[in-house]
Amino acid sequence: MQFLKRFAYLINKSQYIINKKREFEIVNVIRRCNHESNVVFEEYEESEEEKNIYTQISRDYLGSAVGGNRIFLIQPYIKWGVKKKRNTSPQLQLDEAIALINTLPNWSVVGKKIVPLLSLQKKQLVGSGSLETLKADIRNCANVTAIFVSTNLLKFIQIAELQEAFQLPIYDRYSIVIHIFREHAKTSEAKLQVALAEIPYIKQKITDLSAYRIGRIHCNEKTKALLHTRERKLNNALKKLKEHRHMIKERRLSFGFPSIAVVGYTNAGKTSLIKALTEDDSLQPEDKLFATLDTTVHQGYLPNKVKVLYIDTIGFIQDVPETLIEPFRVTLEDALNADILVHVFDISHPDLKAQIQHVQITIQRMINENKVVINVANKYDMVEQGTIETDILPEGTHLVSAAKLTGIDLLRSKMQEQIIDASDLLKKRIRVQTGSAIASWLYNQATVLSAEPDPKDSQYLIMDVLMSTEAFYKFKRFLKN
Ligand SMILES: Nc1nc2c(ncn2[C@@H]2O[C@H](COP(=O)(O)OP(=O)(O)OP(=O)(O)O)[C@@H](O)[C@H]2O)c(=O)[nH]1
Ligand SMILES: [Mg+2]
Repeated sequence: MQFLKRFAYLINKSQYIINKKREFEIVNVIRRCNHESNVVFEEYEESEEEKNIYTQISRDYLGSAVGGNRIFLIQPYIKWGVKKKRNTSPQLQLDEAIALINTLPNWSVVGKKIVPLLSLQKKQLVGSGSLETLKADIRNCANVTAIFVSTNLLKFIQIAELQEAFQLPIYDRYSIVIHIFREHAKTSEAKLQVALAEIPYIKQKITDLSAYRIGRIHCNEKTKALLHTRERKLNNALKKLKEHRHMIKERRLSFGFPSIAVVGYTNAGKTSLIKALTEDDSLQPEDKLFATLDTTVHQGYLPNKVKVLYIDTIGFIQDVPETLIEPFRVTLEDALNADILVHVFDISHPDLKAQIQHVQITIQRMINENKVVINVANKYDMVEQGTIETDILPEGTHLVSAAKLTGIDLLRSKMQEQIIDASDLLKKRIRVQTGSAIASWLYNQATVLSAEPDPKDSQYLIMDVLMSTEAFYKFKRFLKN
């Protein structure tokens, strides 16, 4: 009897050690997925001189966010025609533009105006009469220090003309989002992506500049060459990152953990939802646009004890040019390779319909049509019962509050239902000798759902396990040997 107790103790202990070892390996995978590695960035170097020249160029074309600004906000909207937006309103677009400004430290909106237009092509955007009215509006606001025209991308000629007319620096959505990105980029990876996102903006302005032969900014061949080199170096570094990411993806797959990528409009509550699902206190949701720039991985459990990896991602936003997001595409696509996607939206947001549609259209281009997408309406605690416009919600939407933790258990069950089909996990019942090398292998390489002594022979265990197809082949090879 004493011997059997000792034997059972030893088995438990060795299983504990195996589980700890595995846990350690998982933490390592997660750490590597969360880019706590410098593999990529050793490749990217520039001299002090190059750095200084670039800082000057970027200040000339993108302005500086340091010290803050008192913004007069112009929200243009197309009155009619094909370019008129039909799933939102100018007021909602204006509100989003205000939220963008408020995201930058010490920036505030001191005056605002919605401006109806026939097109966004005019040199001064508006006719001369409206320009004079705008000048008067700006004069009537105390101490305006810059103008934000809330449109994707202004041409250099437009910036130059408006700058001349208002005698103030001009920003468009591209340049404002770049400043937000710069502010929020913490890891070397995010910094690299932001640095790369700036270059098309500056290049576009330089092209416009030479086409119109305008502006005070001096731009010589040396500047152009420097930009070109910088872009090439950054692109190389990003390519290295891509190779590194492939490795991570393969390692993740070989571990056989199902993965769930959480995507959605910025500020919808992606980070909060992952925090609720994993109970990971290190996650910090923030009431800011683009608080998360990095794709990070967090582990959690489904109700059947299966370990899953949740992937947090950069948010989406309307009305920014593709080139701005392009450098983030690598990491986003890596995330979208997950077994299933969760599309989170903020059900309390007045612009919900446009936000859902924007995310759906963007991700549809990046995923195959069979990908399972679970739709989650977050911030349910912020809406009154009976006020939800159910017709704009995608079919089968789950209502949750990540903040109040309502609907979270139900969502976990829904994920569990979907994940075995979507991932390549196989469920197997295996009879093994207690304490054998086979039992250890299974504890080490598979998710053990249960392990009960065989009622017919207590020397054996009946184990229910989940493992990836790849792990199953490995298991067969292991048995042969
Ligand atoms: N009332 C309420 N607030 C929530 C809920 N979920 C998130 N929030 C708040 O919404 C804000 C944004 O949350 P995040 O989780 O950072 O949103 P995100 O989608 O990760 O945002 P980005 O990373 O900036 O794209 C934070 O202030 C959260 O506290 C919820 O269920 N109810
Ligand atoms: Mg986030």
